[in-house]
Amino acid sequence: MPGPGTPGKPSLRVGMVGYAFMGAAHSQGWRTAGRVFDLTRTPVLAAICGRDATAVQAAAERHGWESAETDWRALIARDDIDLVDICTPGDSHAEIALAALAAGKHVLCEKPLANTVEEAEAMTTAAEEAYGRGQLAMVGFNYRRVPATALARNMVAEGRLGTLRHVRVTYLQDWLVDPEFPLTWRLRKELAGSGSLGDLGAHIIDLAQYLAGEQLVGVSALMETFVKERPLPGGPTSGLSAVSANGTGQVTVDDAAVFTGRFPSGALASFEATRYATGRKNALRIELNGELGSIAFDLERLNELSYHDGREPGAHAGFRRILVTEPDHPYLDAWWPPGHGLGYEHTFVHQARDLVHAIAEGRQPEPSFADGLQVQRVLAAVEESAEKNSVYTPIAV
Ligand code: SOE
Repeated sequence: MPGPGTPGKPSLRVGMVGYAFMGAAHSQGWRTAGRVFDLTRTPVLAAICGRDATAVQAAAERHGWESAETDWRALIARDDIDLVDICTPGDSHAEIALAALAAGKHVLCEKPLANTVEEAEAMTTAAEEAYGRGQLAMVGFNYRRVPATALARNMVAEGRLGTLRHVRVTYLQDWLVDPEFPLTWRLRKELAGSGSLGDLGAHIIDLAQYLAGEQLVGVSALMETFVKERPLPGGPTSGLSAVSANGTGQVTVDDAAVFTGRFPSGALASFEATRYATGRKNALRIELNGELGSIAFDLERLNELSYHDGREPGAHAGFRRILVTEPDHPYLDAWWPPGHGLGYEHTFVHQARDLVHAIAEGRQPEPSFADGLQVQRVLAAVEESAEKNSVYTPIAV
C-alpha cells in the first residue's frame, strides 16, 4: 500500500517546460513520487512554463503547480528551481537543456533527446561537464520503468536467457490512419525531428538495448510517409487529438519505420514503428529469445511478463505468465497488495523516483544524455539506411 510520503525532508523544486500530454504525465510523476516512495528529497511542483499565459495558468491549477511562467528563460533564471524538466517538442530540447545546465540546474529531458545528433552531442558534453559540478541529467525513456520491463532486464542480466539470439520489437499506434487528421507538430520535421521513428522508434531502440544489455552496431531500414499532405491544424491540440482548419500542408516526417539491426553478441533485432496500425492504440511489444529461454512483454498487459525456461523438460515447458505485482518485483514494494496492478502513468512516477534517488546519492542516473545520444545515432543511421533503400549502415560511435 502506498506509504506516507516524505514529510520534513528537503525539497527538490521542479520547473517544468511544456504542459501538454507529456507535461500532464510528468506532473503526475512529480506529484506522486514523494507520496508513495520514501525519498530523501521531496519533489515540489514549483513552476510550470508555456507560452500561452491563460493555458499555462489553467495547467498549473489542474496539475497542482505552485506558479506559472510564460518564458522558459525566466523559469531557468529563478533561484528557487533545482531541476528543469523539458516536455516540449524536440526542436527546443537542446536550447533549454544547455541553458538549464549552464544555470546550475539538474535536467530531465523527454525523448528523443534532440532532433539531431549534433544537438545531442552538445547536450551530452554539457551534461558531462555539469556532472563534475554535481548536476545530473537524464532522458525520459519511461518504458524502462514498467515493473515488468525492469524485471525482464534483471532476468536477462542474471543469464536466464543465455546467449541472446533475437530481439523483436514493435511499437504500433493508429492515430494517423485518418488522412484528415491535421498537420500537428509531430508531423513537421523542423519541430519533431522525425515522425514515428523518433517518437516511437526511439522508445523501442532504447528498450531493446536496455533489455539486451548491449548496443546496436548497425541497421538496415525502410521508411515511408503514407499521407504526404494533411489539413492544417485549427486551434490547440490535446494529447494526440486535434481539429483541422482550412488549407493543407506537407507532411515532412516518416509515418512508419521498419528496420533490422545487429548486436555485438551476434544477436539479430527487428523493429517496427508506425502510427498506421489500425486498431493498435499504444501497442509496444518486445520479445527476446536466447539459447536458454525467452521473455515477452506487451505494454497492453503491462502487469505481466511471459517467460519460457528452455531447460524445463519438454513435457512441462512453455511460456508462463509472471504476474508482476509482488512486493519483491521492481518498484512494487511501495504500491498496492499483489494483484492490484499499475498503469501507464506509474512509469512517470518511477522515473521521478529514480531521478530523485540519483540526485540524493550524487550518482549518474540512467538513461543518461550519453544513452540518449547513442539512440540518436541509431535514429540517424536508420534514416541514412532508408535513404539508400535499406543499405546496411553502421552506427557511429
Ligand atoms: C505519441 O505517439 C506518444 O505520446 C509518444 O510521444 C510517447 O512517447 C508515448 O509514450 C505514447 O505515444
